Formats: sequence, structure tokens, C-alpha cells
Amino acid sequence: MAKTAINRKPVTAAKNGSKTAKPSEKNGNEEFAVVELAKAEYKQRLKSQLESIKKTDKRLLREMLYQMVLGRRFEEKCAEVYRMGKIGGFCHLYIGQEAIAVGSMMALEPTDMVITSYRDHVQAMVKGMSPESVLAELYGKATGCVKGKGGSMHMFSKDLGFYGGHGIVGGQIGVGTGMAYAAKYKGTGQVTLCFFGEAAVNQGIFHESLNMAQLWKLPIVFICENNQYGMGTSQDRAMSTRNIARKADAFEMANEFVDGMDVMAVRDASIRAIERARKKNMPTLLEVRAYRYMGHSMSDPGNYRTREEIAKYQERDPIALFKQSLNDAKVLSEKDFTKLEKDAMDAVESAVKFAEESPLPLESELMTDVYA
Ligand SMILES: Cc1ncc(C[n+]2csc(CCOP(=O)(O)OP(=O)(O)O)c2C)c(N)n1
Ligand SMILES: [Mg+2]
Repeated sequence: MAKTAINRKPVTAAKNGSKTAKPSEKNGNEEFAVVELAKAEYKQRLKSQLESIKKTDKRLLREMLYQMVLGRRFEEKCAEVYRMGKIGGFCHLYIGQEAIAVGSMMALEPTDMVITSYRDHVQAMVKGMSPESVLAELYGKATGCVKGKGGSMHMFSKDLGFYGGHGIVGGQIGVGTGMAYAAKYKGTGQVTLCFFGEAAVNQGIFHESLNMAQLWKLPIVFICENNQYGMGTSQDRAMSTRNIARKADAFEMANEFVDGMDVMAVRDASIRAIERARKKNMPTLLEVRAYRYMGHSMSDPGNYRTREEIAKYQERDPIALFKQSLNDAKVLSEKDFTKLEKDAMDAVESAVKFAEESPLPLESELMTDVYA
């Protein structure tokens, strides 16, 4: 079923074969960007989240919130140490998008596979990588997940089923489709989650991969993380339509539009898509709409948008929303939350200590594990 992000009318993406929007139709983003509406939507979401929460195991719910808070605190720390010159190269943060990784990946089996773009720290941790291993990689230390040779954009762990961390926009869509093909060919029963940004959708590889995935009936979920900007270019300036999910209709592929500020909505849609992949070997495209609070990367001055615009989206912050819902559902008290926050901060501080104290790779390692 198609989902609207919130309770507004407009055109949303949709289930297969739904009616197509007229090109002139606006698709809701302008309304979405009004503070008062954002607040009203927040209240609406509290209600619908509660329904979903009631059906879910309490321990899992607390773990989901913990992973979101850990992701946020971790990324804030990355920004801090980056400014201190501890991290070199590019560094793309995930702040504001936590509900997407947590909502989707925590619906997977441990043996399932994940592949994503360069905005990969939080996904790596949700897949089971320790904050130590991720931060040491960011520091370029020998104890990082790929021995300090990949850096921010190339988190990787075959053991955990986390296949990167890719710097070429859209490149992982082809690789992820190949991973799903391999799983089907070998009969492993694994599902692949393939994440990419909305700007990657304008690349040919997106269309080629979706075509093959549907034709060959591959067990993959394509998750478009629509944070509305590709570097400094808004989606409106680069794409002829706001309906990304509906692009899958061209391949007769199942698709849904999901509110990426609502972790339970992401989870529910992911459960449907993962089940379709696992039981029927059929792919799905999820367009998950969220907002990137920080710049594209740490070197982005952000001149292309206003502080007010950012503040409007922060009114529907996914962590604040989920915390409030868990509180309303009596799953988590204020005291529990304080402890959860402290645990997350302690985990981040321990990662910093580990990264600081870890050795740099040996010079003799310069050419090992390097392919060019
Ligand atoms: C093929 C290719 N073209 C251009 C770039 C430069 N580039 C890096 S990130 C980026 C924007 C991608 O935006 P989006 O896919 O929306 O992901 P987001 O950064 O918002 O998560 C661009 C154009 C690149 N890395 N690869
Ligand atoms: Mg984007």
C-alpha cells in the first residue's frame, strides 16, 4: 500500500498502477516546510506511531531508540573531532536521517546484506559494527574496520554483511543488484537492502538496475533516502518530478512512499518489502523522505538554504518523536531515557579513546589490500 508521509492530500507515490500526477501538480514539499504544519503533523504522527508501537516488542523498541540516539551522538562527535583536525578527507554525516537506517535495518535477519553510499557511519553501526571500529576508520587508524585505508566513505565488513560505503553516486545500486542476484543464484535466502540518495535516481544505473531486479525477480529492497538535496542542489532543481517511488511503476515494481521522520513507518514498510523479497523473490522501491540537518559534507558552508528551513524540519525530529511516543506508550520513562542517553554518550567516548590510542597503519602496509 502506498503511504503518505503525513496526513496531507497530495500526490504521493504509490502502489503499482496508481493514477499518475499531472506534471503541474505540486507534491507537498512546500507545505511540509511550514512550521505550524510540521507541528500538527508531529501530533498526527504521535497517534499513528502509537498504534505501531503497541504491536512491537518493548525491548526491540528501546534498542531502536538507543541506536538512533547512538547514531546522532556519534555523528555529532565526528563533527567535533573533524573540526579539530582528527579526521582527514571527506566526512558526510547522517544527522536527521537516523530513522531510515534503524527502521529498515532492524527488520533484517543478521545474515542479510546491506550496501550504501558514502553517508555510511550509522548504517555500519546498525549492522553491528562497533563505534570503535567505525571511529578508528575515520581516524585512519590500523584498528579501523578496513585498517584505516578506507576512511569515512568506505566502511566495510563482509562478516557483518555490510558491503560499503561507496563514493560513486549510484554505483552501489548496480553492485547491490548483483549481490541480490548472487544470493538468489546460490539460494542463500539472504535479502539485500540497497540505500542511495535521491540525486542518484537521476543516474542511468538506477533505471538499469531496477529493470533487471524486476525482470530477474531479485530479493532486494531499494531504499531511496530522499533528504531533498544532492550536495547544494535541491531536488526541485534537478528532477522533473517529486515522485521517486512512482518511478518503479515503469518497471511494474512494488513501491511505497514513506515518512522518514517516523521510525515505525519506516519499519512497517520495510517489513512488507523484506517479506516480499524473502518469500517471493520480488524487489521493492521505497522512497523514504527525510531531511539532512547538516551540510552535504563537513566542508559544505550551506549557502543554498536558510536556517529557518532547517528549523522547520527539526520540528518533526525523528528521535524526539519516537521518544515521546515511547513515553506515551509507557515503554520508556524520562529516567530510562536519561540512562539510554548516557549509555550512548559513554559508547561514543569509549570509541574516541580507542581511536585516539590506536596506532596508525605501518608503512609496510601501504600497498597491501589496495587494488587499482
Ligand atoms: C558519479 C558521481 N557523480 C558526482 C559525484 C559528486 N557527488 C558526490 S555526492 C553528490 C550528491 C549526491 O546526493 P544524493 O544522492 O541525494 O545523496 P546525499 O548526499 O544527499 O545522501 C554528488 C553529485 C560523485 N561522487 N559520483
Ligand atoms: Mg540527497
